[in-house]
Amino acid sequence: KNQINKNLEKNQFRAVFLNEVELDNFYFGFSNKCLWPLFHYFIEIHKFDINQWESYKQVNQKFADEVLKVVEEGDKVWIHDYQLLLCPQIIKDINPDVTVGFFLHIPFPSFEIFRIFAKREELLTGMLGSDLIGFHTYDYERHFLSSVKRILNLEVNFNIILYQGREIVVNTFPMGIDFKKFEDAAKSNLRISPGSSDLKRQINTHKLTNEGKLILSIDRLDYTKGVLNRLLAFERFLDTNPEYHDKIRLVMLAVPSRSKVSQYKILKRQTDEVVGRINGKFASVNWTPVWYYYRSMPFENLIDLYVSSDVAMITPLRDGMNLVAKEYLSTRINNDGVLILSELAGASKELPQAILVNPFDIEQLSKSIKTALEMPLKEQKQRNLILRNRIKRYDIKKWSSNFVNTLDEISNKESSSKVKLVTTSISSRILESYQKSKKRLLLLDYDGTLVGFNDNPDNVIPSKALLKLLNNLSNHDGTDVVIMSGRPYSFLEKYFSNLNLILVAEHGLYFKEIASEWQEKKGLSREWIEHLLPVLNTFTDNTPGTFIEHKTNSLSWHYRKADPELGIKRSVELKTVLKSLLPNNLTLMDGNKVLELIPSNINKGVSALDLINQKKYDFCLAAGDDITDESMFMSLNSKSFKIKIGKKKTAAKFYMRNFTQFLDFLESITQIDIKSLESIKDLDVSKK
Ligand code: ADQ
Repeated sequence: KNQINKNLEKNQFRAVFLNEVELDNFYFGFSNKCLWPLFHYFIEIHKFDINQWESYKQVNQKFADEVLKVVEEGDKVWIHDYQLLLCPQIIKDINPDVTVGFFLHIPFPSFEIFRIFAKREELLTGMLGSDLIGFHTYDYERHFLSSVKRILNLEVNFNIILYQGREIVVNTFPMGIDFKKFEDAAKSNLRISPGSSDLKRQINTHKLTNEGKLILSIDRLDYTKGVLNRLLAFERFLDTNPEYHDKIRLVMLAVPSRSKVSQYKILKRQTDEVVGRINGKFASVNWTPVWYYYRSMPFENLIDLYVSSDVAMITPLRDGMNLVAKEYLSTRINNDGVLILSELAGASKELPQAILVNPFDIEQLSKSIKTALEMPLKEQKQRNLILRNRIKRYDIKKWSSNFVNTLDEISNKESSSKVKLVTTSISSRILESYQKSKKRLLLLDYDGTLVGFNDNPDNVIPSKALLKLLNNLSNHDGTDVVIMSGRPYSFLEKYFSNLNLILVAEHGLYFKEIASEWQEKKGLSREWIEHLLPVLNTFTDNTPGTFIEHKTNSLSWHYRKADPELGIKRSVELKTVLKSLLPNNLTLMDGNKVLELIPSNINKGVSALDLINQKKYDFCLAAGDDITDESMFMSLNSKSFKIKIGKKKTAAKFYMRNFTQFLDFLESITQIDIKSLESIKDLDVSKK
């Protein structure tokens, strides 16, 4: 407490003070009665309470507010753990120019567990305010990505999530310990000296008198740590191995934790009972099989226990990482000692040379005690040499610098990226150029650029506000507005034919001037549809949630609504099949959750050039979000303003975060007084 106060005075910490009610609802309540059990697969214990959820949101806001008071553009923020899952988004929303990192210290559960959480979308989007999200293991990473794909239906490329025009990197950073601190402490602890602790003397006496071995168990008293199963395994071991009576001892340190939560009170009672039963059943005058401490211990005593124990039994039912396992190994300076480790602790991924056990199999646990006690010294050393090397190399410094360096790289990549975010000054520049020019062309993609996505494309119809916006734009003297869409012409005809717009449908196959009839690009055969439609039908039948959009001279296979992983897998298969069948005059386009087959001489680039060549435009702006818009960007000269919606790989020079930011920008164009420059000064679209 004194150290904290000193740091507060030195302004190295800023405290977020919580009152009693917040502590009850946010910490003991929501964090530890809902999130903690759920994320550790204890679904029957987890309780969702709407008031506690409100408190969780409000306390996350409190932490974020404190951060926002001090951060400046270009700063990096690192947020830790399950109590603050919503903080990243709150910070990002207010200050998009800080780079946010988040690290989760506990497991991220599989999608089938996470999906039952009542506010799953909000929790995930809260985390997605980050630029980098770290987990202890690859399993947690893939569980998280699976939830992001299935619940939010976001595009994920390997470990990168595309969200609101940002790229979020997800990676594995297995947390290390301060290896040197533990190793040094162990070196100075080996001999009994006048300064040695009472605990050490006691342990030493046991070892000398009984020639006995010590088995160590250390954890916070938490139902995830598998304390009861461990005790049952020890009891079974004593039952089946009487020759070890009087010779071995289980030293069990249970550190009090969250004792206000009822589940922890129950566990305390159960642990007391089982320890009492085992000691009652086996104890002799000189021997108590379980030494049970329910308290916290100073560092020196912890070291006493680590260095004196022949075996460490770390068998949680679930554990994000488990640092105790690593600490035990770091104190084994002679490379002796045996670690029995649960395969359900994150640490097991890094420490495969330990004896790995399933903590639910009491029989196996009990046998592992025998294996550990009887393991030849040579084997112990062989195993520990590899284990200690790993934790020595990847220590806490390496872990933190690895995370921070990755965050730095992301931040630098953002600022050096060739594709620039349309900031206030860039948008002012575009608006100014618009205002000064006489003949202007706006080439606008529809889906993802003027409207958002929906599982069913038929549901994505233009709102009244959008129609009004387009109408206002097209009423500007000298401005031609073109809708450049992959949609069938019947769709564009239905919704846009009343406005003064030029319409391009099916990527350019159909074209309509203002107040004229639709024209079709000449000389195209439709025979290919007959040949390829059956292939698409087979894939649709075999992949639930997919469907075919049949246009006049093109076919689209949509997989947005399919299981995301199956959808991608089938799209790869379909691409392979189609490529082997594709005639020369047909192109296969890989769009946003859609594969499209279109005649090769048809694309938005060709259409854009046709349009540009018709009149002498002195201003051209093209906007689109999809791969099919890239041909348009590539065909236009460098004087054109090319804007990608969403931050993706592109030939465009600029990007906007999402379509709403783009609509705000279009709105600001409509507000331009063509004769005056005044009106554009205060328009800021980059932060919306
Ligand atoms: P915890 O669940 O607390 O941490 P753990 O990783 O084992 O679990 O860390 C416990 C820490 O407490 C160790 O550093 C240990 O030395 C210390 N400790 C244990 N007994 C003590 C005692 N009696 N007195 C003082 N200190 C004691 C959460 C996750 C884990 C994850 C860590 C780090 O639940 O899965 O490994 O965060 O990310």
